[in-house]
Amino acid sequence: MDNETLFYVAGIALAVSAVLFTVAALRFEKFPGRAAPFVALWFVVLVGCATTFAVLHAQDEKEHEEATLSEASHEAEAEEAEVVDEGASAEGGNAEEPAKTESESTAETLELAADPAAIAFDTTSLESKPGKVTIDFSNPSSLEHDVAIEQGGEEIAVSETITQGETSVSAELAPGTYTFLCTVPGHAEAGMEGTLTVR
Ligand SMILES: [Cu+2]
Repeated sequence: MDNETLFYVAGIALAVSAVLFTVAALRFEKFPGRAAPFVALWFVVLVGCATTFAVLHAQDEKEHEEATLSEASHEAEAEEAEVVDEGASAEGGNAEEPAKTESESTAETLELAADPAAIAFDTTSLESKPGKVTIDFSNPSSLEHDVAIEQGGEEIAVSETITQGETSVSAELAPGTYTFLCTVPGHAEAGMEGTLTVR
């Protein structure tokens, strides 16, 4: 029997006793008389039992309630965790965008110019990060020039051939050593070439 049942048993016994003793007291003038202490003791015991079981039952209820509450809070935590997960995945979604901008930011633009008077570039060495590499080329001279990117003698990309103007050439480059040069016959041999280092 649990405390709740015991509480009801004690309560009912108390109520029944009260009715019985009241009826007895009304019907028999001498009741309770000498039995009074025992009657009083009986009621004290019943009230004591009822109170005790009521308190115990209340404690059980409280524990049950706490269990329910902690269950509810677990559920709330789980929900929160889900929300955090969603937040994280949302952040993950956002994280892809900076990654995109990062790959865009690895697109590097280099400046290269032809010498206005000689068959030469203004540098023989260029450096870039891997990714999309663009060489903005300006040719102030009236001599035709272009700029090509090669590796191991293989042309990767080449610009237009221009005089007194600007053009550009782009290529997706992995880390490595490349050559940039002017493809106009004789110009590279005359010194219009250099090393493009991608790292
Ligand atoms: Cu040239």
